[in-house]
Amino acid sequence: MKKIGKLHVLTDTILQSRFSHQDIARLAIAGGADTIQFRQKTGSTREMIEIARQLRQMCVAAEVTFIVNDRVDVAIAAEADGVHLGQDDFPIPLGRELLGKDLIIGGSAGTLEEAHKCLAEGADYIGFGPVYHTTSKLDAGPVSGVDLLTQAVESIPLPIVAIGGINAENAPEVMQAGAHGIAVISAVCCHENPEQATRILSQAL
Ligand code: TZP
Ligand code: MG
Repeated sequence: MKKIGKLHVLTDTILQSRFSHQDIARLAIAGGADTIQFRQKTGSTREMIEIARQLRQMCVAAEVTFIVNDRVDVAIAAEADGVHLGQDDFPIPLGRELLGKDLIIGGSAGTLEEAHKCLAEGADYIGFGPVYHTTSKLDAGPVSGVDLLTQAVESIPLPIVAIGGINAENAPEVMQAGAHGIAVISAVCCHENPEQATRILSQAL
């Protein structure tokens, strides 16, 4: 069954170097994350597969959903639960052909048009944002704000996961707007205590 989580922690080793992908996943799972998204943009594909397989094992043991960012090939090789695809990434319909109907495909959207495109192409959930200002993704596009998030929630019959500048202070606001959940990088990866940061986010939901 497709389990679209409410607290997605995206692993990052570029914004910070204290913690590995494995460290972040372990600490985030301990803190209550129900989805881990392995996000690595560069480097060796073999190493990515190796890391992804380790993260997948940790997620299976904890019954946490495991998603791979961008890379359909790595998701398949690691037997992930799904993949998250941006507007310029591997096309969602082709991803669906390769992954089948039972795997999760998330699509990124920053506008209502992009969100409708993800829906039409067969995404299972939408990562919508950046809802707030973020410095974690240089090409994140303009801030949507909570009003546009609300419109996306009201017009798209898919779980909407808010992303971009989400923290424990603003998480309640995005959930009140009807978001299914939140996805974070810096609020966990760049926190001095990622486990505690995840726990506080999870309580804020
Ligand atoms: N997609 C839209 S905004 C963003 C991504 C990957 C960055 C989210 O990072 P942070 O640190 O939670 O703002
Ligand atoms: Mg991408």
